Amino acid sequence: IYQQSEIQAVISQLEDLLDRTPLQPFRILIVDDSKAQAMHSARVLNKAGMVTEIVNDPLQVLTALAESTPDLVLMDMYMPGCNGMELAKVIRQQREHLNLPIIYLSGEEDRQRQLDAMAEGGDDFLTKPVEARHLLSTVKTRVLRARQLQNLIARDSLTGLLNHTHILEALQENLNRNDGTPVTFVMIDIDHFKNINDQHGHPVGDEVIKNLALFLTQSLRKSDPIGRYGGEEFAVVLRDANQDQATMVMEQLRQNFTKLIHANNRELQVTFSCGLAQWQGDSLSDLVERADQALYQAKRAGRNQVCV
Ligand code: GH3
Ligand code: MG
Ligand code: MG
Ligand code: MG
Repeated sequence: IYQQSEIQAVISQLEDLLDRTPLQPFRILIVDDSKAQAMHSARVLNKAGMVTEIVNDPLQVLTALAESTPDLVLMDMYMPGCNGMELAKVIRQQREHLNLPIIYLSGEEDRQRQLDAMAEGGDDFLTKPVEARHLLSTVKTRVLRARQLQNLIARDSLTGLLNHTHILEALQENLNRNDGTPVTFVMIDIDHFKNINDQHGHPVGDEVIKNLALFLTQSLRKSDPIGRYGGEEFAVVLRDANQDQATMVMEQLRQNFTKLIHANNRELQVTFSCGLAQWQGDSLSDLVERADQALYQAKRAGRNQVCV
């Protein structure tokens, strides 16, 4: 099939595409009972282009975290009602915040108390007054690393697409918006993939999977989440596309992909089947079930087709 150099080109093209995702501004949650202190930190971070939200009441932190999903928490140590250490501990107990950087910013100079605070789930300890560049570089490093890690967690290593868990998460996010825009869930399964592996070898099978991933990434809009749902199965969330529009899009992709693979390698005939369903206000699992049923129909009707 492809030469090693071509394979490398495909991979780096995919990496380029992922890299091209514009860097979202850093969102920082500042927790401090002192309004003046919080405003001071916010000004420094805002000047560097970061978006800040201030919470003065520590009891509001969990609500703020759930609502604005910040990249990092800048936390005061001593606050009335609840101190920063207790708060960090509670935040860390939530699975979705395991990778959320927490930086203490406090007047506390006692080394042991600082270390104790870190042990409760903090990632860094800055003492007031902190130099602006010290604050900025600490925040920047932590957020970038957390984002890199999040990317690793969410993506499939062979293709760079969202993994099974995270394509469903992307679907759920789209359903949650519930703003009247049609959302269609698409499932794709390569036809007789076992034969491709058997006839051409497993590495060629892998390349076909990577090529389909790249093809989908290049063909669909950036706003359409694409995932590797399983071995040779893919899933796409088409936003702003109803059932008919989605069918037309996928029908075109189906034809183009087979042509593209065949043009690159005359010996290789690869087709896929596709099932899709538009969201009708039902649950995520019902929607996925309907798309899965449609895929099953496409297979039963002879494969290499799109079914609703
Ligand atoms: P159908 O048209 O009914 O979908 O037939 P199929 O052969 O594609 O379906 P089946 O689901 O039975 O087989 C899928 C095969 O895909 C089985 C497995 O060995 C292979 N496979 C799964 N993941 C990978 C992978 O990462 N790389 C390669 N090369 N093969 C894989
Ligand atoms: Mg305080
Ligand atoms: Mg399959
Ligand atoms: Mg298959």
